[in-house]
Amino acid sequence: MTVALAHPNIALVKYWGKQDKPGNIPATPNLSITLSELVTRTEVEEHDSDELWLNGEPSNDAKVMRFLAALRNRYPIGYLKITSSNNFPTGAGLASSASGFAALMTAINSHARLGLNAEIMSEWARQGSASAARSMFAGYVALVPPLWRAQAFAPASHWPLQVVVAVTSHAAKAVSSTRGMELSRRTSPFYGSWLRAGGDDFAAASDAINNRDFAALAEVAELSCLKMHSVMLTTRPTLAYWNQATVAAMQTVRDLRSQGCGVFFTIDAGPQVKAVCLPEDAERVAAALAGIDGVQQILRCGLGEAAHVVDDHAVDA
Ligand code: 2P0
Repeated sequence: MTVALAHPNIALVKYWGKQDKPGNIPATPNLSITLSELVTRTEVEEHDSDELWLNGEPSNDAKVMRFLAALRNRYPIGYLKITSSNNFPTGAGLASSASGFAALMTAINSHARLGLNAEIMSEWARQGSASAARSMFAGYVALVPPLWRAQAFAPASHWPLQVVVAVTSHAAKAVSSTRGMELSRRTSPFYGSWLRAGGDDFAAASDAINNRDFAALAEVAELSCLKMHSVMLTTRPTLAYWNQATVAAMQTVRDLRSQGCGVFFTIDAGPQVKAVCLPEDAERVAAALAGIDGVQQILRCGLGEAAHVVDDHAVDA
């Protein structure tokens, strides 16, 4: 039996749209931070058929099955029992598919002794879910051309920002990201301009991180988030992931920033608000977000480590 852990990540420069070629390749470069505290734990063991358990329930998740089929096309991997659980809401805009595929790839690599390095694992994880490519690495992570394998951009120690997540709903999302971004590509009038600006946003965020320039990072990260949500909202049928508490939390973050607090928001394909903060301001941000009507839970994270194996009995099997 082999156990791997991986953390979700949140994009500061977002991925929303794929290239028109095989391999699940993002249309634009994207950049994320890997989170600590939130974690997927995935166990794999030999079995007489494939069996998947997600958060204690049997599952036949089509993406996982396709991922296993693709890996087996390339490597000799027997049937597996896969048991995966998250210590945070699943499928609700907290990047559970990112940590899920990163943990699964890491566990299988060790269990089946594939000997793949993190870059190659990232390429496989991307085919499961593109954001999963980024969860293979710690700290600040870039998913960029030409290979579209994620790369460590900067370690957490370079700039140990913190994240306060305001959970405003525990419900799973109605439209998956894969389906949503395909609808956006086909129908949003803003999709073309979203793609054209991706490279500039990536460059601006890279500079801001290199220079530890919080104001510059806040500006480009909120812009990337709001442009992505503009594309979502103008998709037909509309992809409206926000609720009232989401909007209230965004306003609170803006108010705090105007009072000198080091904080900006980002929001993914779900109603949770992730407030990225300077460490000295995280307590104040958490208290302010906790006081908003409709905020159900506050999660606090730092920047997390790379996906890794924690318990490998494969050698004894
Ligand atoms: C991101 N998201 O960059 C963006 C922001 C959601 C909003 O990556 O189709 O689950 O499996 O590659 O990775 C979610 O997309 O989509 C995502 P697929 P994935 O974090």
